Amino acid sequence: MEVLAEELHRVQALKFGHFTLKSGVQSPVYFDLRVIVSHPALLNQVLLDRLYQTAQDAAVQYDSVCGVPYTALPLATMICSVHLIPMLIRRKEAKDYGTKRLVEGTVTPGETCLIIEDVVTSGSSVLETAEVLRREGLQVTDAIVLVDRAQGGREKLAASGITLHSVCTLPQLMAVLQRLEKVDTETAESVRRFIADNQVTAPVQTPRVTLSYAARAALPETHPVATRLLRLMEKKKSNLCVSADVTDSAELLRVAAELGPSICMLKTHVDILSNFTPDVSSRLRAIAEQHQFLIFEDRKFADIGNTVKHQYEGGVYRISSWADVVNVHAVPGPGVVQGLQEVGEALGRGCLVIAEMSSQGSLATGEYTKAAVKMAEERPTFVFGFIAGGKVSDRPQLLHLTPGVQMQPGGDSLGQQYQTPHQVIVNKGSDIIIVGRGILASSRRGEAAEMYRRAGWEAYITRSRGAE
Ligand code: 5BU
Repeated sequence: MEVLAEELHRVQALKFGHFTLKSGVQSPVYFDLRVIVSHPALLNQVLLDRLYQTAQDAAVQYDSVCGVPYTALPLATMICSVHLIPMLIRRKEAKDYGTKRLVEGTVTPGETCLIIEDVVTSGSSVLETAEVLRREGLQVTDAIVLVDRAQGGREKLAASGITLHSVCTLPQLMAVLQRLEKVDTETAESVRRFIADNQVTAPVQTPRVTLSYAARAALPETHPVATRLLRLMEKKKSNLCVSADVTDSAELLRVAAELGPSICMLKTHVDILSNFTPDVSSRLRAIAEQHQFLIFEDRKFADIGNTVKHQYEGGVYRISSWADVVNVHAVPGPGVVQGLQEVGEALGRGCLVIAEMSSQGSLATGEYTKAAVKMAEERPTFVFGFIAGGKVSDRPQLLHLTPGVQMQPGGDSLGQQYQTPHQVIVNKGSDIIIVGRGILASSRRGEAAEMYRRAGWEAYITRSRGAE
């Protein structure tokens, strides 16, 4: 400890005087660890060994290391290089070209990443980095810091599930420097008073953790249909489902072919087609393969299990043979899902439970919605999400699809109610916007679809960056 205190003082990484901190607070002590890169011997012999040893002593288990940008980056780099540990780099801002990644390096969801920081005051910088890593599916349980200013950051981080291990604290450094007569009693006393008077009491902003679509695709319990959908959403940068509510089969196929490149999913109401033939469904499937989108038949099954099974598999439409996804009302109870599951699971299909509806005066609210969520969560091998106005379940494996979306809030004359893409994705935490007339009523459907795709995707990016 003596060597460390003396060295930090000698290279002026620790200064005494009158300083204005980032928060605007006046402090009698200031750490500037940016200077350490100019002192390789100190970096090597003192800091790196101590940081690494602190993690070893605490028996912290981790698969990779990430330094909080920027001062801790060289510390993380050297530790990883000396001890052959995979490193991750958190970008402060995503590039506006290329991959737009916020974390560089090989990210394996489920693995644990150890955070390295130089100085902790409130813990907010560590927390920001932790949230970015967590959104990628990584676990963050511990952070190693060179100096803990002992102003409450440790407690704040603990509240967010992160244990802070420090090489030393500011009071410890002060005690050593005073003993070595590097600081006088008056300075030591003013620092002691400053620490006591400047404990972090205001709650640190804890951003809502939302995993990326890609990270959710990789979670072990994500349904295969959801995984496929999430992957193609990332690939096409689209969380747009078009509701192809047209009554002519040829027009349906034209809509699918024209809008295919912009969408992740095409929603149909096959029973409004006036001229359906089995050939239509096979041609629709071919277009879906070509443009990489899923087909969702918005059939809203709502009968006993035995009946819905026949409705799904047979009749004129043979829905199970071509629709990747169907949906159910929760009103009959779990039998409705069970009946469909008997047909659809073996075919690799997935199902959505209608937890809420967009129409005015809908009865799907409150206790009904809760029961619908429970019904979905209990059948993860077939149900992969919800139709709802916003997020109704915290399980990252489950997707939320929201109908009733247009660029302007409002409604139609028959009770439909519209929210904007931003409201749905950012404010309500949903995953996919479902747009019908907002696109179909346009004379330039392709351009309108692109406009909704961009709006939906930008909302998703905004939500992902919400923590910063
Ligand atoms: P619109 O043209 O964007 O209003 O079409 C919305 C579509 O979503 C339409 O096919 C409806 O049948 C469907 N929908 C809905 O609007 N609201 C709901 O709660 C459910 C489905 Br469930």
